[in-house]
Amino acid sequence: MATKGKRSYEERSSDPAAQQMLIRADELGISTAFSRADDMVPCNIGGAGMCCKICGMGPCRLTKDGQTGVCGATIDTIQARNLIRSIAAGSAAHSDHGRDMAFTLKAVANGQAEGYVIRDVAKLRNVAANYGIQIEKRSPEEIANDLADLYIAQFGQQRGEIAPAKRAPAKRQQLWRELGVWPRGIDREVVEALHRTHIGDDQDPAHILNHAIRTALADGWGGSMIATDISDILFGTPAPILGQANLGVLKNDMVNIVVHGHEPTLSQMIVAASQDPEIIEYARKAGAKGVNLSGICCTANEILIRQGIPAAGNFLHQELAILTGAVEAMVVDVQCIMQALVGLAENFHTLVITTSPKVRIKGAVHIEFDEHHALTTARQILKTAIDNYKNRGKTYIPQIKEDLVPGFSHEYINYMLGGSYRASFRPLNDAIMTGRIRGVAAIVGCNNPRSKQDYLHTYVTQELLKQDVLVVETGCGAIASAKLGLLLGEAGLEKVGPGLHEICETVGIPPVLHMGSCVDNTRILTVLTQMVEEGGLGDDIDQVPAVGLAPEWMSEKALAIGTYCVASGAYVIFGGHSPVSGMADRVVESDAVSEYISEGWEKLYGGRLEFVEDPDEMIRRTLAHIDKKRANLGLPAYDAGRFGNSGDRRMLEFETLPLEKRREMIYGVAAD
Ligand code: XCC
Ligand code: SF4
Repeated sequence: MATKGKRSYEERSSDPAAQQMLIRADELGISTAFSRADDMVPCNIGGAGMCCKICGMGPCRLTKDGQTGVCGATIDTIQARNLIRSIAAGSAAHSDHGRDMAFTLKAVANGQAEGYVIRDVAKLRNVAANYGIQIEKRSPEEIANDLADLYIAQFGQQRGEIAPAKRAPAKRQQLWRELGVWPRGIDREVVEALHRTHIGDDQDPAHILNHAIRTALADGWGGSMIATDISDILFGTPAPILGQANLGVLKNDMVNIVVHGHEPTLSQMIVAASQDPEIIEYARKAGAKGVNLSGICCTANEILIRQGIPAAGNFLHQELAILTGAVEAMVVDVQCIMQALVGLAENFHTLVITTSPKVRIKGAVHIEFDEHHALTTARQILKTAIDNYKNRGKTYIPQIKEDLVPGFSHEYINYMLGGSYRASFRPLNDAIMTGRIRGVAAIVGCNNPRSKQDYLHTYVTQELLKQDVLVVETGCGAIASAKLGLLLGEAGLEKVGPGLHEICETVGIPPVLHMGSCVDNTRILTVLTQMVEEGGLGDDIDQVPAVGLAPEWMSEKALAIGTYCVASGAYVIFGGHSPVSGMADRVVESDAVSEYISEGWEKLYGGRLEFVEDPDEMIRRTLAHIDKKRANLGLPAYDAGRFGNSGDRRMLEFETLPLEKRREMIYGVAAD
């Protein structure tokens, strides 16, 4: 959707902390992604995937009906090629992160990684046993070494089947084999996506998009799953923990260090180093009370779900954090880092520190990180930030933050439902089967300055909760809900449907479960698989009453995630504009690709990908899908009035009644 002209602060973000900072940005005459989005009208030709620039005979922009590129490429071919290239880039980003995690695990196993330990031996043994790696009578390091080798091999494997995908439901595996989309090797599928879209290669849109499925599967059931597994093994499998979110977590009297990006390897080490007495003393000598660490984007999620380190915000908060003037260093690694940070930071004392050998930004300080000397690097970064404290000028920190309880790994969900001796998904399946829980929605993905920050996320989340839909979240979406206080146990419960309320009360969970970062969307695949294996909800993921949504997506990674969820059988709804639509004025008829990724993919995989701008329509389609899947399973139709008469809910209702009425109910007579 085109945004023309300057929007009001309320139109730009639904977060009051963001609104305050946007006012400040204007006062200081500083641009942000919000204002730049207002100034930059998106290209409607490129935005709809109708521009091809893959060879020097173009770029070709197809704006008239029946028009082709110089080579004769049709609009459908061009849109399919653009889409698969995005999916390949997204898969590459996630998977390269997974690769680095595998290298780290290898180094840890061989005692070559300073500062790291294997924190979750149980998960290591579990995961390794999955692949037939011998675990009995072996040290964690020996097991980890074999697992690291197996995982590293997934990237360069040339033939056969990538191993983690064998964790999918049996029927799904069969389908992937039949349709020839089981990824052979992670890198191979990404390379082939690029090869196929070179000039003069694959030109059948359906054939191109079938490979998009295989490429995305290499991400979801490959690179990303590897990243999640190893993060848990090295840093601990998340369990509920108290945290906080929003800019109010920055502290005036402390050295504020914000870690931003994606890979937990460095941020975990910065967490460790920041608690080192020597570093705290160093900060005190610099005149601060200590070091205050917080995160942005998925790096935030990684340390929030494990150590409860506060999140300063989601994607669109990265510039706003610097605008407080209170950030000594913003330490970034890979993905979702705006180049604008460096120019913005020049207005303040903030140092932008790049750390990845893959990422440099002109004007930023570069302190390179490698897994062999992680602790030393982390200390050096912290000291650099502390040294910068004396340069701090006037600060403006919005006093807004919310508590949250994140950390719902699939292991923990399993445990909380059944206890450690009979951990199981049975109670969840039962709740869905009886209709206490209508279905499950995974609401994930980014912020996008083209739409009001957090609004679509939190609106869709809240409306679905009212409809007894259990919501799981990851990534920047989870932080959006956190900032609104939706990730708290009891706090949000009066706003959820009666059946879901009962379940949350009985199990003691918030109605929205924060499952981690974006690579951790693989946890959702695992949950869906375990629900299938538990029984009663069909024998494959496409039968489960569940929907995936990315209301404010912006990254290519989001497209990769959406596609692997479709390939796994899920119905996926993206908000915002469609990268494969025709132009708004419909000069060009170009529905073939949109149709193929919805109806076409649904016929093959049982899942479909749709782009829907209107949030109420997203909700309507979500509920319709859930109800259809319930009916297909022969489950009772959802009935809002059936459940929710248990104690707490009655009590809450009671408390809202006028005093007279309450007396009447207690004493059986009207008040005198
Ligand atoms: Fe990036 Fe993962 Fe999107 Fe947030 S949600 S803007 S990808 S940080 Ni993944
Ligand atoms: Fe144009 Fe074809 Fe080249 Fe694309 S591949 S830029 S459509 S000539």
